[in-house]
Amino acid sequence: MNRKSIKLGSKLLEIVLGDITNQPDIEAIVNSANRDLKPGGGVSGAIHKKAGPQLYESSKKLAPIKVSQAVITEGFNLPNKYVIHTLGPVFGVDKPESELLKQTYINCIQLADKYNIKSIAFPSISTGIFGYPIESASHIAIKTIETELPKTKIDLVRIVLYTLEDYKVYEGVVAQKDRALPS
Ligand code: AR6
Repeated sequence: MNRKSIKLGSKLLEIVLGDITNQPDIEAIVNSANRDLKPGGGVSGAIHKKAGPQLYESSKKLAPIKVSQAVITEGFNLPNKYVIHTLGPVFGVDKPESELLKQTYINCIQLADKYNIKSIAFPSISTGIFGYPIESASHIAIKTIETELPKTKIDLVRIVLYTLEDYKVYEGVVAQKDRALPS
């Protein structure tokens, strides 16, 4: 099965192969959005399609957002209570990219915690249309989640990868960390 988890104290970080819009056991999913919070391609296209037009009616009131900012709406027709919309950095344009990508994950996690959300699913932010190389983006995503999760009341963070290739990159990062843990 294409699923891997690591325990961070009493909390869990999972890496799964799948679709971000099909995570019914998760309270909040993250939308890798555009600044205007309009339905786009990739993750944001899929999320808006499944959530229905009410999602844009609701998100447009919160736009525009800045790079790394996170805002929250209901999930409407999605199986999730909330959608957290964020704007990752465009690789080669928004600098310093690594700091901005890290801050994007931090802001989503902090916003989820503020809403008492116990489970959150992320896509691989910025690694599609925004062009961030997945090797470096995966390290930043996992390291940031590992650092931030213990500071919150969130129990579960899931990273949902859409292709087997992307899943294997993230799995490799998690496997390295697993080996580094004392048994
Ligand atoms: N579930 C999980 N992951 C997905 C899905 C899905 N349904 N669809 C694509 N991915 P992207 P970005 C993967 O382009 O790079 C949008 O149009 C995809 O393979 O969605 O942050 C927005 O409106 C890739 O690895 O987001 C913005 O304008 C990752 O999710 C812009 O694109 C992110 O791909 C944001 O670009």
